[in-house]
Amino acid sequence: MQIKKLTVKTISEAMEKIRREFGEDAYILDTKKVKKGGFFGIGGERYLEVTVLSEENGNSQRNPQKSKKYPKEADNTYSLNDLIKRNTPEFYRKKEKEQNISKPSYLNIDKEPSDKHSKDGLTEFIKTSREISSKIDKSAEAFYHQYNEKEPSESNIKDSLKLEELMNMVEKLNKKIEANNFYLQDIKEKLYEKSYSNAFIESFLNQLSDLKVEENWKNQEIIRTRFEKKLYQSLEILNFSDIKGKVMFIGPTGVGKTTTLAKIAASLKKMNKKIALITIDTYRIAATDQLKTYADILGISLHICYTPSDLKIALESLLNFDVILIDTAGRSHKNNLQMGELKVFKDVVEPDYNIMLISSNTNCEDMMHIYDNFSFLKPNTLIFTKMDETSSFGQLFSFLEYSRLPLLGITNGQRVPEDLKFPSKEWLTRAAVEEVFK
Ligand SMILES: Nc1nc2c(ncn2[C@@H]2O[C@H](COP(=O)(O)OP(=O)(O)OP(=O)(O)O)[C@@H](O)[C@H]2O)c(=O)[nH]1
Ligand SMILES: [Mg+2]
Repeated sequence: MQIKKLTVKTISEAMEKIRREFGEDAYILDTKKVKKGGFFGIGGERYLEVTVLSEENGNSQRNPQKSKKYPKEADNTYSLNDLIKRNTPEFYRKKEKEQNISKPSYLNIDKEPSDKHSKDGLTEFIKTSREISSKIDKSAEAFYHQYNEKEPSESNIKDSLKLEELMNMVEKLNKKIEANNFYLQDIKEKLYEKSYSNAFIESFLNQLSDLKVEENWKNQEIIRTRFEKKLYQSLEILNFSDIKGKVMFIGPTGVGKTTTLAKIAASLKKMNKKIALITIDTYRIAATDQLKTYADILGISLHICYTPSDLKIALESLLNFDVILIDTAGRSHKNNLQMGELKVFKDVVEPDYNIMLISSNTNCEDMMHIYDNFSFLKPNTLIFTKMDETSSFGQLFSFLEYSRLPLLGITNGQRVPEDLKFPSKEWLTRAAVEEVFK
């Protein structure tokens, strides 16, 4: 009998080899995965180490005469009978001297050999070799853990705590980003709802890009404050009591030029200013009649000018007046001829205040379009009319930011002169902020 270890790539290769070398009666005692080559466990090839027990010596089936009496150390092959015989102290003492054979450590040399050693010896041997194999496996496992899965040292523990802390922070930050984004989205929708222009909303959101994510934007009201600041900065208010000289009223048809002029005239009259009225709106009889009625009620002179030279003469005759209010015909900004005519009159007037009137209930894109078409007349003052017909400030502030025109006042009804207001910068800003951040 002999035990031999084979190193093969696959179990089928092992079977083939065993069959070839030991015949059909050989036993596989153990199989083990091993790695050969590589560097510090990296790389190398995987093999199977198969422990085989055979009744015959290797190759004995093919050449039965060629049996071995003693094992050759070089090929690590032992006959079981040899091993059993060797299982005595005398044998080892003698043979160690003669052949320098070292005894296998798994044999108990102090134990007396048994008579029925053949079968019992084999069972004992198999048992012992399996125990040793299992011990080696356990040590290998312990070794592996020691070098590959480091025991948690103090610094390891600290590192993992830091990592956990970091992950918690990232999670918290993500939640805040999510909450802030949700809040920003909410504000964006409100701004659209309150008729702010795309350009205004975009520029406002860009101005928030420096905000720290860690801050709770909603609770700390940072965004509200920034919004208030933006509105405040886009608004310039003209002081009504400063109004003097030639004041011209321009704007689209039906926007409230004549009515607003009458309101202003009444307010200036109250301030004891010396006022005169001029109209160049001679297309419609009703238009001159409308202003004549206001002039009569207020006790103010009205000059009707049909041509630019009429206008020039009238202006020269009114040099000693504090304020001269000039009404114009409503012009479609799409009618180039009418707009050109208006330009000629405007050049004659050379107004100190060229007031552009815009109806508050116009959407901001249209306001900007109207402004672009009137810009060649160089308006320098703004009045928002019909504030009573709108429920939002968005289009007003968007237009203010776009045109950069200073605001003289607003009108909020048809009554003359009551429905003319001169809100402060603070009042208008607060009202606009409150409608968004209710
Ligand atoms: N609700 C409201 N109506 C106003 C306001 N201002 C003027 N109106 C009305 O708007 C209509 C047109 O006003 P006008 O003053 O004639 O407008 P206009 O710009 O002079 O018109 P044209 O000369 O035809 O271009 C009138 O019915 C006014 O009473 C306002 O602040 N609120
Ligand atoms: Mg008019």
